[in-house]
Amino acid sequence: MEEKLKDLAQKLFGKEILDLDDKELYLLLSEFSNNLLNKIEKPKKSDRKLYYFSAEFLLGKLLKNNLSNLGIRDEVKEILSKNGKVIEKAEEFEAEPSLGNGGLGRLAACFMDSFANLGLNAEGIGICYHFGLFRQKFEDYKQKEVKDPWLDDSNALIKTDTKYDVNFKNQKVEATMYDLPISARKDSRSTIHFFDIDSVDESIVKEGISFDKKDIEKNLSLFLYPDDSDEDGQKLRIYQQYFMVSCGGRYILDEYIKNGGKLEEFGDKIRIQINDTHPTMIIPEMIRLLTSKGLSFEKAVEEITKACAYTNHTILQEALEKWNYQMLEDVVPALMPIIEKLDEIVRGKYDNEKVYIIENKKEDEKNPEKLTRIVHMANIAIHFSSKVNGVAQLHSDILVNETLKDFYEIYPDKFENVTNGISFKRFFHNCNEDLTKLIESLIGPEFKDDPNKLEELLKFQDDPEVLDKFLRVKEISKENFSKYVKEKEGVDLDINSIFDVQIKRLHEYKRQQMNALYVIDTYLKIKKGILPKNPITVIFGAKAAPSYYMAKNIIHLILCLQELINKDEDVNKYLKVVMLTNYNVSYAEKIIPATEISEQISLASKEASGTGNMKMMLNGAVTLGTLDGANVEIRDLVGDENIYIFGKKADQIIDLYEKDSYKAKEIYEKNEDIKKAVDFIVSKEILEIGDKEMLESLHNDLINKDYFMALIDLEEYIEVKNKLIEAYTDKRSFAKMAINNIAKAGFFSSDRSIRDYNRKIWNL
Ligand code: 73E
Repeated sequence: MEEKLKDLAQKLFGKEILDLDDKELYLLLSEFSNNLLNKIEKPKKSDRKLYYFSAEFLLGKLLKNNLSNLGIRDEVKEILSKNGKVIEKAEEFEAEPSLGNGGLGRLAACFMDSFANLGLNAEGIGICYHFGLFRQKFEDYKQKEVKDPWLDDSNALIKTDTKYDVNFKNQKVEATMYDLPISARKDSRSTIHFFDIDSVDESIVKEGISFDKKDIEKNLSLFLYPDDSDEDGQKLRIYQQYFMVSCGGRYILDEYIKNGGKLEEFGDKIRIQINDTHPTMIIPEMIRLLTSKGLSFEKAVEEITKACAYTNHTILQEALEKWNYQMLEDVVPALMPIIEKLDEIVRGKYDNEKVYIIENKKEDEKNPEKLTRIVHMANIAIHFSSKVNGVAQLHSDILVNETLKDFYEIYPDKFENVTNGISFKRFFHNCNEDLTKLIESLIGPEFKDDPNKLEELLKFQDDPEVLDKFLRVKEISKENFSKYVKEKEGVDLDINSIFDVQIKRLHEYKRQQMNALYVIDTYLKIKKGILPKNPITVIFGAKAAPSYYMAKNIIHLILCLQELINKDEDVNKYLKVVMLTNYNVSYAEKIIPATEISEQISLASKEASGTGNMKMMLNGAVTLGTLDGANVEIRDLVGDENIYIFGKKADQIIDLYEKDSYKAKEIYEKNEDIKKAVDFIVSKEILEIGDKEMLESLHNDLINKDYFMALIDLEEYIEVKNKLIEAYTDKRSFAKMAINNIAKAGFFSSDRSIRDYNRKIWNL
């Protein structure tokens, strides 16, 4: 291998390995691994093929995983070190493709890993955004967004000859397909097909992440999830979505026809997974394409319904896409007659306006004549798919009993649950080598192929020697992470404190604000001389959507607390707060091995599944959480003695919403400690650091609105969290809990999720 690497270095740069800089080293290794990857044959053609459509693929860095999954990283590492080079430097150089917001996009990426690992005949379809989710900076304790390019220094994508014209109402764009190979093992890979417009122009991005939203020919593929708080932003989303399905749809059909597929068997041979509502336009678009090839409308509808399945990821109303009819017509007029006909079919069959596709909405009561037509994308996806699934058991139950009840009554057999999973390669084997080596020394290597074998760890749960080894591995991870945080954030972490971690997108329903109130409560108690049983470091990582003001206010509060608390010599021995800058997949891979408390504290019913909860459990953290999403399944697996649960249950919360009876103010006024914590947000100490308007707005919201009920569980949260911190003082018993968590995490492998999809939905 050494010769091959040397030759490639000569060929690419005319240099010896020794003389390469980090960028060249990165390019060398990624070229080397890509060549190997591309030699791997694609999965054998089977009778049926799946296309996984997703607006997001939150990939994370590729090089390290590719080298590891190909089984050559150790050897490459040694060759480099013989030549005076450090492999991590090259890996660190890679710009991360952050083509997703959070869990939904990361799930799609994990599923690609599993397609490759299981050798399934399945590919991803997406958009080649030039800038992923913004890069986050902090200035004046506030979030600032800047663009996050990743393509410049990457050679991961392979340009193909596949090209399409995509027609919109007022313009046409040319598209090219780029392929990204996804590695899993030496002999198997999968592919994501990313479509880009040829006329894209990165130079139109002005300061921050602002650009002319109307210049579709230049901007269509620039950004993931451009700000859609105004109409131009919403239209751009529609352009993007149609672009993806138009290219993807033709790619499917071309490939199908080329391979001799018969149009009338389309629904039997093709599977299309619609990842959330974003790719729903594939349904009318595919009907359009099939009818243009000669299939009757009725037959096209039948075939596409057989082929498609839809995954719902959230019950939050704001995320269930509804497009203004006029806006859709302004962008994709060719789809409108089809959408109309689909609506007619539905109206002809069912006498329930909640399941109609097109809603005629009264603008205002005074002017009842004036109707706005709204197109419900989820309703299209449900009627014209063969299966609909939720992403954890509780979420799937809520869909059937509440959110999508009217549909369930029509189609009881359509609904399935497929509990989410995570790529064990990325979030365990490749990011926590020390732990996986320890486990291998205890139970052998089989768990790498069969994660359920992790259960064998249970026989060591009372073995003090093993528990101490585990504790030592955790300590090393904490040290490594602390070094990194010192470098990146300039904050000194105390290894002896418990690392309490909440990493996820910032949203009120995830309740980072409740965690911040815990921090305030603890701070105030320390000031009064009531010390926590063990020092604690509360670590946050979160990006707020650029136009989500309340989320930005919460980040602001946390940054102000960080400033106040970490500088306070009376307090910082017992409590520290860190908000990580630009939390992303790479950061996740560093912090997850170091995590001890996994914060999963969403308002029950609101977090469909969560996947960070799975990643942290797998790496030996103990969950502190509500009975929400997949936490419920984690609890069922590990048992009450290995998890810390608190808070109201989903049915209680749903009931409160239905009756509209939650009053934050009553809790605030009744509970002295809560009142003090909430009021501290606008205290002299904090206002000296932060922005009055932002802090007052947050304070006011918590008392008078608190739509996601941060106060409802606060008292119990503080109590249970403090119990967990006390439990931590008995290190071995904490290690025992951690080992129980690792042992039971096998269920959460994304390979299991994909097998479930295959059994329940695709039958590939
Ligand atoms: O609970 C998570 C879930 O684990 C859920 O909030 C997330 O999907 C994860 C994977 O299933 C999710 N993201 C979105 N909706 N649900 C979403 C919606 C609109 C735009 C971007 C993301």
